[in-house]
Amino acid sequence: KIVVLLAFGIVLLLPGCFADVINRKSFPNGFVFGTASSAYQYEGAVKEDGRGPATWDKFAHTFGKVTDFSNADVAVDQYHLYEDDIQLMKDMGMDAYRFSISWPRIYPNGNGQINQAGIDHYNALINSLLAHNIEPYVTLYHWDLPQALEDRYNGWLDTRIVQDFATYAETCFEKFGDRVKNWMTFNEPHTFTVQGYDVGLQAPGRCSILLRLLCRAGNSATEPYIVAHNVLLSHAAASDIYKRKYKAKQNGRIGVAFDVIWYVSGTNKTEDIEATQRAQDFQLGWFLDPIMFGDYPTSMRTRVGDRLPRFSKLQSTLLKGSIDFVGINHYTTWYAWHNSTSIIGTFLNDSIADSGAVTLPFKDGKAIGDRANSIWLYIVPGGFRSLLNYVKNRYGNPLVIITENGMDDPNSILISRKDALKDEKRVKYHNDYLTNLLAAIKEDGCNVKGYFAWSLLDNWEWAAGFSSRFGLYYIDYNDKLKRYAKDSAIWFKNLLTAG
Ligand code: PSG
Repeated sequence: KIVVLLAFGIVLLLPGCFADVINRKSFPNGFVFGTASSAYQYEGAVKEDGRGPATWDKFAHTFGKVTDFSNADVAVDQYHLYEDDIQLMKDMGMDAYRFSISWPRIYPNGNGQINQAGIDHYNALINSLLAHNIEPYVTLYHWDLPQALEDRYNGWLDTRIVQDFATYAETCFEKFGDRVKNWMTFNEPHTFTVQGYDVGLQAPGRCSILLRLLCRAGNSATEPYIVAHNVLLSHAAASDIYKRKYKAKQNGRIGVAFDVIWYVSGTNKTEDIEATQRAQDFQLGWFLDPIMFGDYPTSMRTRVGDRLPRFSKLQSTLLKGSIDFVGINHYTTWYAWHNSTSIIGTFLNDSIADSGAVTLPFKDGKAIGDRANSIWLYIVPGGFRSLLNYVKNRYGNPLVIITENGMDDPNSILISRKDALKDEKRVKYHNDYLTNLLAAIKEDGCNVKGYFAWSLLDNWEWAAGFSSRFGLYYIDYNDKLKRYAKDSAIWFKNLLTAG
């Protein structure tokens, strides 16, 4: 009797145990797995081979801007160690690598003379990736603006940047497009617009919020909209050049990597549900609506009024259909409510106040999910599936590539190497987010074709410096930047090579 019961129990348990096991074969054929990175967070070598300074160099070297007082002069030295790092990707069985090109390596002055040593470096990187059968996915702008353009005309605040970005982009298509088939013009336009020009926590550190206590210059009520507009026009110009002169010949595609927090309404009240939509309009819609529909979301037009620039007919036409795929950087889900007070408006008077929404990862003092390390990163795997369905429904089921997804190790600053390598929390994170992605593809029909984990290695996390570890590989900052596989790297290897 006991034996029968036991056998019965095992039969019942088995599907439960294995229902959640996913591997490469669970995904559609041709689905691409990779890791993601960016030039400024990885390369180091900021003064080598003729690279010009970037706005982030100046920002990182300004006292008080980076929480651990570090800078990215050396970062994780991928400029020199890229061959080793490609071997790590290979070890995991990755298909692709997302990295960015540093504009000031190609044009140290922002425009004008091309720096051949910069071209040589990316040629070497691309060729080595391809020699190892790893597909390059290349971002043109991951926040390292040539300081020369900031000095000359205030960078993204001036329309002259559209021409300079287009020239830089065309140089990259021309020099690398015979081998690079996947381009992203921008990484997270929303993040660098708001962080750089509204709250001032990232380069170039402009803002006017909180009685102008935080920033020396800026206007949080106008500059974010001007910058976003110039970024969109720059994207449109680059994409237009690509489509007219390179795309067919080089057989490639072009997109943008958007940062998207999923927002859920804090209550069932209509005003909160509407505010939740506005929070999304002021995040993804701000950039993706012009690209898909030719103009900003209606809620932005209504609420921002004359401060929101207008697109001419021609610009609108250029923007519409200017991407072949939607890149999504997704990490977390937050609550949203209608902002029924005037306090936020008074102290901020910025794009966040304009949205009329308050967003938080808490409700009634309770977190929306388990926290990673970053104060904004709460783990809510189900939000990922909802977000993918939102994109499908609002934008007509476009081709989507998940260009970033990941978490940083709790207690990233003090954690020992031994403990950091046992990152079961990250393993669960990727397992649960990938399971939701799979459901979105298979059950909901979302058109997602690739997934990039942020990040291959621990790296320099902007204003958080080295105090945040997002890597599948641990970096020993005290011992020659040696790389060590965390359990999540081994988990990915099993996922990708199983069967
Ligand atoms: C992305 C998402 C949020 C904040 C920051 C980022 N969010 O949901 O509040 S930045 C993004 C970026 C990359 C970073 C990585 C981790 O593209 O360079 O290292 O995510 O912060």
